[in-house]
Amino acid sequence: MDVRAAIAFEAGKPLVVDTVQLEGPRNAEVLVEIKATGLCHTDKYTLSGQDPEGLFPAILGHEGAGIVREVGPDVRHLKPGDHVIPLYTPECRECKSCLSQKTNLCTSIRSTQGKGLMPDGTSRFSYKGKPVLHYMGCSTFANYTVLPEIALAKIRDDAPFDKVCYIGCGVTTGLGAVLFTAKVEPNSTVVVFGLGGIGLNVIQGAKLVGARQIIGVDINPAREAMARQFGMTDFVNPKDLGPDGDVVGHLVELTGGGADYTFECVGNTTLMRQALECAHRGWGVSCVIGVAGAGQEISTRPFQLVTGRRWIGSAFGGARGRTDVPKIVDWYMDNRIDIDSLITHKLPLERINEGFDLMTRGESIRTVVEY
Ligand code: NAD
Ligand code: AHE
Ligand code: ZN
Repeated sequence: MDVRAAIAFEAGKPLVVDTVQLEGPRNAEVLVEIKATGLCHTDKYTLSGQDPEGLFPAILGHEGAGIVREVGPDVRHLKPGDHVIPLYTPECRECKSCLSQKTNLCTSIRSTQGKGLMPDGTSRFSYKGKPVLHYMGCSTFANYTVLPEIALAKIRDDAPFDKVCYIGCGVTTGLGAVLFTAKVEPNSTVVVFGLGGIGLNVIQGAKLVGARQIIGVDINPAREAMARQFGMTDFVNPKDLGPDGDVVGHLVELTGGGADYTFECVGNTTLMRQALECAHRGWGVSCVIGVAGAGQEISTRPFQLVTGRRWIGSAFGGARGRTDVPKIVDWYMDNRIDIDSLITHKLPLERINEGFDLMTRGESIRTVVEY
């Protein structure tokens, strides 16, 4: 069938909106009509060419919501008409990782997904007769896409697509890192580096669990107002500390000795080190969420770990998608979390490149494309 899509032909070049061909679902696969998709920084990262797994031509996008239109043979849990959120971290409930109950990182289809292919090793998308690759198993920058059944969370029918699409990545990543990965306790002190689409959801999660101090760190002063609305108690702009400013020392002082929990939500390895080092001696936990490009490495003095700080990481907020995503949709529908304020821009697919420009200029939190 013909579908409208934004195609990433080459790293560093704008997306091209055109008609591509999509084959129907094969065994255990589902055809989904995507109704809305958010633009996440990770899409920009892959398009930039820094992602070692970035392959082209591909259809990017991994923060969507839509409706099941057709199911292939052996689909057991979904039917046409079901409302769904695509999962770049699937949940097969059968692989070693799922059965371990120690991680959300289902491994059942990770190798083909990383190659831009469906589990049978082929692509469903093509353009002028040549294959176009899938992205993070989702490809939500197309108004129809095909996914494995295990990579879809079924959600309630009354949830608005243009809001809950954000649960497909940013909301779940930020809230989940606090609730599922770090397990922040009430009365904790928290430092959040980067107050964008992820960091603001970390703040929202920290407030939800009853953190007593939530410090936000960002070089964009325009982020302060929104972050305060979400529960930030103190704002630090490293630029205000001057070129030789001691960000770590400042944060240690502000928290009275170091934070109980810190989160890096930028993808900058210098900040990852700062986030670890401003965690409290003896028990502070620092969680890496930001994604850094090929060749980048983190470092610190081992002494930082010897003296009891713990360095951890979180993908998709540690959420088990088919189990946890429907619950997070319920939290939104019950007004326990705010998504609407974070969706600062909406665009039609034809103008998707403007969404990346808004992100680059730091003007948007989330841009949503509605089909
Ligand atoms: P974003 O562009 O919306 O936000 C990034 C924020 O970082 C901006 O507010 C920016 O001003 C700030 N920033 C940039 N440089 C800074 C610096 N030197 N000091 C302080 N602040 C600085 O991006 P996002 O969508 O929130 O994504 C953030 C990161 O999280 C990206 O690396 C993205 O790839 C990653 N991510 C990871 C996961 C995961 O599962 N681990 C999921 C989604 C996104
Ligand atoms: N290909 C990238 C991977 C980047 C990465 O870590 N991605 C996160 C999700 S970011 C969503 O916006 C993730 O889920 N990681 C676990 C996984 O299995 O990929 C790179 O840098 O290599
Ligand atoms: Zn994302």
